[in-house]
Amino acid sequence: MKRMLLLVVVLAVVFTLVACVPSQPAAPAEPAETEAAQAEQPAAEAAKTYEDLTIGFIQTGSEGGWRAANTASFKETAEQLGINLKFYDAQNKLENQVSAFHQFNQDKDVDVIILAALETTGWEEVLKEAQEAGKVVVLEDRRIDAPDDLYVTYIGSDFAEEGRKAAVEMCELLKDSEKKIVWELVGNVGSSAAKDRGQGFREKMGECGIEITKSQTGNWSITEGKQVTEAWLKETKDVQGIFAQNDEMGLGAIEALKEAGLVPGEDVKVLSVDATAGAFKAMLDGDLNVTVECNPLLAPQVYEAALKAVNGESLPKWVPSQEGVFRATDANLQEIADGRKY
Ligand code: GYE
Repeated sequence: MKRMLLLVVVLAVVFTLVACVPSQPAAPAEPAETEAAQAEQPAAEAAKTYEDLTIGFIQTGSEGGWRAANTASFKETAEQLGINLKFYDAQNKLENQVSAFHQFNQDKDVDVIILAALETTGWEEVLKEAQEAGKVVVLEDRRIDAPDDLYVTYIGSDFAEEGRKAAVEMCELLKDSEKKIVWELVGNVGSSAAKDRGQGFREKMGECGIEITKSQTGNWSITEGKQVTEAWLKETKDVQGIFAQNDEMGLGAIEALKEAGLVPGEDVKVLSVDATAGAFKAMLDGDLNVTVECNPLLAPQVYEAALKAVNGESLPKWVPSQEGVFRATDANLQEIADGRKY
């Protein structure tokens, strides 16, 4: 009994002691950020939205179906997204593009500058100026030769791959032809589209023995494509294929062949690039054999990239477009043509 009593007393003493000994002092609380201190903190800048953006867009000009679709893509998508778009049509003059770029650099409202470059060179000065002015620069459609730290990204086609595809298709079209003489209608001199398509075609044409005997710019237009082909046909009719770097020049060549008494698509195979509505009609009429697609509907991708860049996200330097090839021999060609947006 005594022992039990003693035990209870001891336990009571222990508990009292424990209760009285202060626990480990907690780490001193961070001084409560005074509201004032919090107020001093620059508010984490809210991410910008499309409605916050003013974009200066420098277009090449309005040289044909592809360009019209490209321009419409940017104007319509800007409207849908609530972007304030300052659209500039350079009427296919490089000097107009450069001066517009300068103006957008000086324009305090402009956050982003989008450029479809007429030529690959001559951009470093305005790009450096844009960098100093804190402008985000995005290239669409055409690449340029400039250090890629001077722009955030380029969204456009692999023109060299389009050229390679064109050569493979022309080889197929001429597989039963002993002679494989090809004439090339080139886009505007100095543009990445013209340079790269020509280079890509030449990379592959040797595989079937194609020989390019005539090559000249038709400046992407039906009229000039026709005039250049007419001049060549006055010299000789010894040609088996025409490689037109865009549909419009191909349609011009078709008119010239017909007026020279030749049957386009048969006597002379005709292949073009873009896959616009005009090309589908010419294929359905049997005048054009093949068109290699080049996608003009780039606005959604470009605006998305611009917004990401404005909000500090880093982007891949090139986002190539996904594209196909269409042939006059495609079974459901009419159906495809009916489903096209441009
Ligand atoms: O092929 C042509 C337009 O840059 C991809 O420019 C574009 C080219 C297109 O004039 O039709």
